[in-house]
Amino acid sequence: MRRPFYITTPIYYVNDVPHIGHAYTTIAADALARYRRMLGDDVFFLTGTDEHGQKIEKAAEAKGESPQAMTDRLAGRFQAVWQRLGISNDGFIRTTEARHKQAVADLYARLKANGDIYAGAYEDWYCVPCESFWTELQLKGGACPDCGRAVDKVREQSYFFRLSAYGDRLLAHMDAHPEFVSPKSRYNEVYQFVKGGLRDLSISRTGVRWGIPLPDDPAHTVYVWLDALTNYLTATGYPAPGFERRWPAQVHIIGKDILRFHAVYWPAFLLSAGLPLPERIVSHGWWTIDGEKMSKSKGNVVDPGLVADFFGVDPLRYFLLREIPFGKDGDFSIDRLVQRANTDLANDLGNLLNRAVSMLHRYLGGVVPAPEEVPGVTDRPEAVRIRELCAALPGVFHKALADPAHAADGLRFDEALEAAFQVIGTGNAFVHEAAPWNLAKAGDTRAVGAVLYTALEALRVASLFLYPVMPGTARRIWEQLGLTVDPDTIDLAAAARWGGLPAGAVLPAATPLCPRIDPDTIPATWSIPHEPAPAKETPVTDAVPQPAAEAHQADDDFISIHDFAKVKLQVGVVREAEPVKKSNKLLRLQVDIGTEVRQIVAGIGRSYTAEEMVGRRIVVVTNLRPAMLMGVESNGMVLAAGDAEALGLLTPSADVAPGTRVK
Ligand code: ME8
Repeated sequence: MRRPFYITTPIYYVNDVPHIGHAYTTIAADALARYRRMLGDDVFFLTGTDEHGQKIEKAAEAKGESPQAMTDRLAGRFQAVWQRLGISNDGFIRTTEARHKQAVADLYARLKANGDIYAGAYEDWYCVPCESFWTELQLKGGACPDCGRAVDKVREQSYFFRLSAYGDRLLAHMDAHPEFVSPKSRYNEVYQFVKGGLRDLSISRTGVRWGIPLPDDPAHTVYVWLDALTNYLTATGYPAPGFERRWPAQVHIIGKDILRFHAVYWPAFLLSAGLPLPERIVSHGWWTIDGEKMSKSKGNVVDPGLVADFFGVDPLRYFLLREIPFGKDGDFSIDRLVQRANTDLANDLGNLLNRAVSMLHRYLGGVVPAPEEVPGVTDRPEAVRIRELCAALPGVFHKALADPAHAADGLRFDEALEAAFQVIGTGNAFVHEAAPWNLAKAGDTRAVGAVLYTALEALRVASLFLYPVMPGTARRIWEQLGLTVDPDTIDLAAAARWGGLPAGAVLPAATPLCPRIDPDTIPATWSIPHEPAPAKETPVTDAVPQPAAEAHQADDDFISIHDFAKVKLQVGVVREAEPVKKSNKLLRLQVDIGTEVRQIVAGIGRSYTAEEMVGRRIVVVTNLRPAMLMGVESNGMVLAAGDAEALGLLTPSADVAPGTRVK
């Protein structure tokens, strides 16, 4: 029987659109889910949205929408962004679904049957953004000790859960399971918190209407965290028989902000209900943006979709998991992302594939040679090292991501990726040292074959392990290597063995894998645009209501600022001009764009003579692919409006220096 592997992300609040922090957790979970599928596990990967509670209620009110309309709309935004980022979730749960309401009612009934629910009243401080209660003593400077924001005084009748009764059992569980919470620092934090004594927990609210009514007292709604945490059970089919096939979860992946809810409240609820506890809770660190906390008021909330549109999905996925150890805080800086994309991906990975495939075509007709031991080539230190590194990869990945003996250390995506990139780096060093171009010149085809086989085989083995984090890139590598790989049914250990690249295959011509990013084309902002103001209630007229799909049509006609930024527009000064022979409208211009003088062919000859063009300031597209016009190469495009007979050139109205970007 295949090993079950149930992995979850938090379910995200739908009071706002998805951002880079949400993407981080979800990409990490996706990478682990993909890796576990490669190991042959029966993976169930769940994500979803948290749609009840005061925070959602307030956000909907502020947007002038009903909570249901807002949650429907924003749950769709989350699903769309996950699709965009290549997330392979098997389930998606929304807490407003009927199946979930039933699961919450059932779990509540179990807590109650176990004698852990009692009626009372409290007077406490409540932090709406965190949906958390605090005592006067716990506040820090009168504000929420977790997020530092203002708290509200609430005085309510409430039902309580006897959390205080579970401290000892939680500690005993943690003693027996050092891997229960990771990394270690988080384990210690939870342990100390529990040891400090637990207070009973209010699990119902009377002041919040947007929630699941308490089955035995519908004047109350279920506290949003009891509601939300239950999602992990709902998705297994709970309470219907058979849910045990999925439950308990093997791993909950969460941010450090919601550790207490997952590592204290959730296990206590489960203990009370007589249900098994999740095997592991892995908590990761916090991303800041250019050193600052992400916040809507600062306008620095990064949209993962915009980043993926510009850099590509895989560079973003790679950056997030490689840049900082999972568990540590880190800074999301676009400069660092550019560096990673240009060094690790373009210079190392893309370059190794491109040069190996290109040389295979140049020297060996594109045919993969047989793996041969060639003295002076395959016994070079770099070649030996490549084979050692490749042989070690399965073990390194297993230890970092799957080995129960190392589970208490958390997940170590960065270490795993580093090992895969060592193979690539050593591959490039080997090609450089072995210099197949010299071997080809000397007519030593066997030696050339041995160099290229080693490089291509190193890429094949590394790509198997890069797949969980960079699925699209790995697939493109497989295409280039002429391989068909199904990662969901692969025997990873066997596939990773050296020598798997079939000799005799004819490879397609090299195509670029990871293009370099031109830092000059980088957009200035990555922020999520403000949520559009809700449409005002349509007055009752005889107008036909628009179906939702059509109402969104207009949005799709827009391009983002990032699309616009892809066009590199610069001011140029024409230094020389002459008519193109045999053409009555083309002029060949030499245009100074600051860093160089470009030859550009423009179809403006019927409105402008060559003489009157010299010295003119114009606007040109400088990142257009070169083209041949009447046999003359053109490296850009001159902007003008009108038709050939009546044309007006676009000119800056002041003497801006050549090369200045037009924005
Ligand atoms: O807490 N850096 O939802 P939420 C890293 N609905 N990760 C970040 C991040 C950042 N700056 N910002 C957010 C909730 N995250 C509840 C969860 S689960 C039963 C209910 C990630 O929308 C991180 O995983 O506030 C964090 O735990 C989660 O988003 C919080 O998402």
